[in-house]
Amino acid sequence: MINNIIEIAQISPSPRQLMIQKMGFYGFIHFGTNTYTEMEWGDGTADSKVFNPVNLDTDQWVSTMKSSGMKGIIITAKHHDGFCLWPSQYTEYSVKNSPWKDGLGDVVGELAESCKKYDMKLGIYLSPWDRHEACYGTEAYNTYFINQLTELLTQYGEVFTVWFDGACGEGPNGKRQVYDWDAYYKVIRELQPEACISIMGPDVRWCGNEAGRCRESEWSVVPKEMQNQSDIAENSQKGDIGCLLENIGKCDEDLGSRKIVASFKEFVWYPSEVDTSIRPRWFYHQGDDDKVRSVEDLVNLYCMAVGGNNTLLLNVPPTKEGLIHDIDVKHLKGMGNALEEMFKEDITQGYKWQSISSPSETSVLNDGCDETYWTGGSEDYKELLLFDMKENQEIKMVLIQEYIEHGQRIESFNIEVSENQSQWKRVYNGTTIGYKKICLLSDVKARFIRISITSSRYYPELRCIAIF
Ligand code: FUL
Repeated sequence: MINNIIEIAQISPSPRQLMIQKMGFYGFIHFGTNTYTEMEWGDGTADSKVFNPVNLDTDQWVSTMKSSGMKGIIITAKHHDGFCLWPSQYTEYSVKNSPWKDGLGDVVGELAESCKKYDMKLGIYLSPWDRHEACYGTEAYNTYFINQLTELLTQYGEVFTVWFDGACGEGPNGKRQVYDWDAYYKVIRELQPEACISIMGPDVRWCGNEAGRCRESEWSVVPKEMQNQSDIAENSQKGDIGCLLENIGKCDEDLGSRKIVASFKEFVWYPSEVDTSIRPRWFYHQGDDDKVRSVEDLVNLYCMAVGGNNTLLLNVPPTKEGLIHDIDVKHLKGMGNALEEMFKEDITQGYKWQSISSPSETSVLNDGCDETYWTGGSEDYKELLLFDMKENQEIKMVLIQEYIEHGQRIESFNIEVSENQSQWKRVYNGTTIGYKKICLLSDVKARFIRISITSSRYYPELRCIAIF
């Protein structure tokens, strides 16, 4: 068991997983015929002529989404209805048979250009489930799908992720496709070796709900079984529920504790992504205009998700016109401003942490460098780190990052404060840290702050600690 836990504590991310975890926050665009037919799950019969975003402006999408703090955007190049937002040569069901730009437009192409212009990464959502394509349900569909993947991964520059949805509502009497996942993955690895394959793929794990709910303890190292596609599909949307999927599947609260470690054999690095929408649904519906998540809600979501060792994928659906609605624009900008304000001034800058339990160089903890890290030296892996703020100050938040390049290790920690070091008050109890932990504090004013790592699977390694 001990050896096992030490081994598990050293499982580490691949470069592509590290890349996406460092991005932290990126956006989703759900756009297509559903935008015009007021549906969430189009059945593939909508006329391609309904698609007509007369004022489409991908610069507006990208600049707005960037203003919220996002680092990239994933677009539904094809949702379940099968309609393609790029002029694929393999189907007639696409923008090329829409009135938009007389059939000469390419939404994916325009978005790719805007992403380049604003230095944002591009991601591709291509729904495996296709309710329009006649060959769906036969082997020919695998070739069709690979052809489309190839178009998307060769024509639009670098892609940071390919997002495969687990949803499928086809009943036992409907058509079922045997997806050739290995062949899909092979094409992606060949054409875009740095891209992640998310959700129905080995690189990024779905957190298990679409409502923005996060686990208290999020492990990036989980049983290999979690990558099983049929289980992922089993928990995904199975019918057009007309809203975001609420529940984390049963028994899924704990994916990585010692109890789990004891019950499974093989473990992998498979970090969690929280996907949710700024509105109650994935596609734009005018009736939702008064239900856009508030700035406060968005900031809270960010702190829980990104600050809870997940990446955050926030959907922003464009209107029929092809623009992000004014209300969403306002809230996204508000979110970006609020986050900037929150993370503006790290109180520890210019001073040094003290390592109490094991002598070690601590200047790396707040040197602003992403590559350096601190390692605890205590044989029991327990550590105590102290910081003197020189005078009483209000503390709103503590940000802690593990150096995940070497694994995820910390199982519990706490934060205490004091005015004079004779009496300490516990202000935070935490479990996992992982890539990023944001500890929100309220009503805390003190001169001294100390962080105790009370349980770790191996020598704890921290990239940084910041106090705001
Ligand atoms: C789900 C889909 O069924 C929804 O329509 C949406 O695309 C969401 C991101 O994934 O499984």
